[in-house]
This record gives sequence, C-alpha cells and structure tokens, in this order.
Amino acid sequence: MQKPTEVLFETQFEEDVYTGLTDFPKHLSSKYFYDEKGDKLFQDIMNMPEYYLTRKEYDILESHTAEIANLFASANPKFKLIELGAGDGKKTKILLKYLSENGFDFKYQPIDISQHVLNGLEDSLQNELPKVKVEPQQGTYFEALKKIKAENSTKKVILFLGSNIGNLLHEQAIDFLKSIQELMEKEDLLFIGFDMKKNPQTILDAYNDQTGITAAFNKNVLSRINKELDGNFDLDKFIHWEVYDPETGTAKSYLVAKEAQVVSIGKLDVLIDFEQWETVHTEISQKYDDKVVAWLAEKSGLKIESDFGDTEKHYKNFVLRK
Ligand code: AVI
Repeated sequence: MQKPTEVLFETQFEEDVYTGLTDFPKHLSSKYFYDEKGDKLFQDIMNMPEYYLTRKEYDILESHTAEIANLFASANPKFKLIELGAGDGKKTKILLKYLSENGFDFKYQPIDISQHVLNGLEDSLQNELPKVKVEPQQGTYFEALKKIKAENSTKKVILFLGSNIGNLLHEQAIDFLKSIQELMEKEDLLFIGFDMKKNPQTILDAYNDQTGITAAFNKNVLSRINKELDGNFDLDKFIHWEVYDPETGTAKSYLVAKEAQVVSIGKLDVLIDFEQWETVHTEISQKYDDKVVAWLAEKSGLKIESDFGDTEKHYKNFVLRK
C-alpha cells in the first residue's frame, strides 16, 4: 500500500473507503451498498425465495393488521405514522390501507435519505391509496426526527421495519435506539422488526443465494469505488463469503481476494495491496433472541409493550414505549 503525502477528503465516502482499506483487517461499511444499482439489487434480494425476512414481516403485518392499528391508536387516536427508511413502502401499505379504510385519524411521514425513493413512494400512494395524507421528509433519520419533534406535538408512531437494526453492532444499536427514545414522548410508540435466531442453515442460505444476487449486492461497494472514486477493482477477483455464528447470532459478509493484487483508487491517490485470500469485512446482519431484544430495550430506556411474531418465531415485530 502506498500512502499519499496528504489526502483531503471531500466526502464521508472517500474518508471511509480510505480508512477502511488501509486498516488491518480491511473493512467497508454496508451503508455504501446503496446507490441506484444497490437499491435495485436489494429489491431483488427481498423477492428471493431464500430471503425470508421480508415475507415473514409482510405476513405478520397482514395477519395482525387490526390489532396493530388499534394499538397505534390506543390512548390517543390522532397520530403521525413516521417510517424510518421507508423504501418502496410495500409492507407499510398493508397498515396504511387498513388505517385509511377504517377512518383512523393519521398522517404518514416516510423518511428516506433518497428523494428519488420518496417521490416513487408518494406517486404510488397517490394511485393506490389516495386518501392517505402523506408528508415525505428527505434526510437522515435523526435530522428528520429532530425536525418533527421541534415542529409538532402530535403523538408519534415510529416504524423501523426490515430488521434494519441488524446492520448495527449492539453498541451502535443502543446508541440509535437511545436517540430515538430521547425524541419520543410518553405516549409515542416504536414499532420495530427484529430477525430472530433460527436454523443457521436458513440464515446462511438467505445471505448466500445460488443466483449470486447477494454476491452482486456485496460487490456493489467495489463498483461504487470504481465509478465514484476512479478505482480499478476487478470484481471477478473477489468472492462473496458469508459466515454465521449461532452463539452470538451475528451473520457477517466478506469480500475475499482470490489472488494477490494491487488496486488503484485514483481519486484517493492510493494503491491498495491485497494478499491472496485477504478479506474485506462489509456487513453484519445480527439475529436476535427475546433476551437480547429485552436487553437492548432496557439499555436504551425503552419498555417492551408487546410483540407480534410469525408462527415459527423466525421474525418478530416489537412495540416499544418510553
Ligand atoms: C437492509 N438489511 C436489513 C439487509 C439485511 O438482511 O441485513 C441487507 C442485506 N444484506 C444482504 N442481504 C440483505
């Protein structure tokens, strides 16, 4: 590896790529999987038969719709439904449909970093559920939540679906939940999806599909470096590798160099050496059990009010309160 005399980073992406690839062992954050191509690949993942998470959560929402809706409206029937990382809203539309058809007094506020995603969601809601009042908010979760807290006193029901929390280490998850807790009032609710521990093979299959979609998703971080930072990664010289530790519940994704190579990243003015079989750790997808969820909630100053699971308890949605 050749270090540049002085590197001035223009973006967080540049800095994180530089830091991650000059560290030992090497690492890159999974948040960089998601550009337009990565979003599309993740959509494909959610439709794969092996990726049970989306289906399970969809089933939970579908089979408990009325119960969940009534819980949202309990104590105070007027509320704002705020979704963190809304995406295409496919699962949320089950709730939105029920709430709107049954005269609930609510507004839907999807929050997403991507304006493109929000526009698509708003258009589709306009067509499918025109009665739902939508107030999209572009930005990071915290920017948006802070603004919402400052702006009004309506009761908040915050949705954080898809086991997105699983992409955070426990310590980061606690920080994240604490920040949400600090923005919540007594009557507010957090409705959050957790992927639960299960047969380790089922988990490995979900993150290592035969068709190679997950591999392409993992390698998309390298494509982004090529495209955005003038890199010359040869994607065929890396393999996607998934491990799952059933004791800790942590699934980890790696990119493994098939041969020794030197990669140039023009924008960062750096050459990165790879030894044969050297790894780049890219993602964690944490799996939970009831005790760990209770521990995370307690550490974050939140109380578990109830939970909804599929029949096999492969996936659970928890309702948390301050
Ligand atoms: C977005 N997140 C919850 C997904 C997960 O299951 O960790 C991302 C993903 N990575 C590989 N497949 C899906």
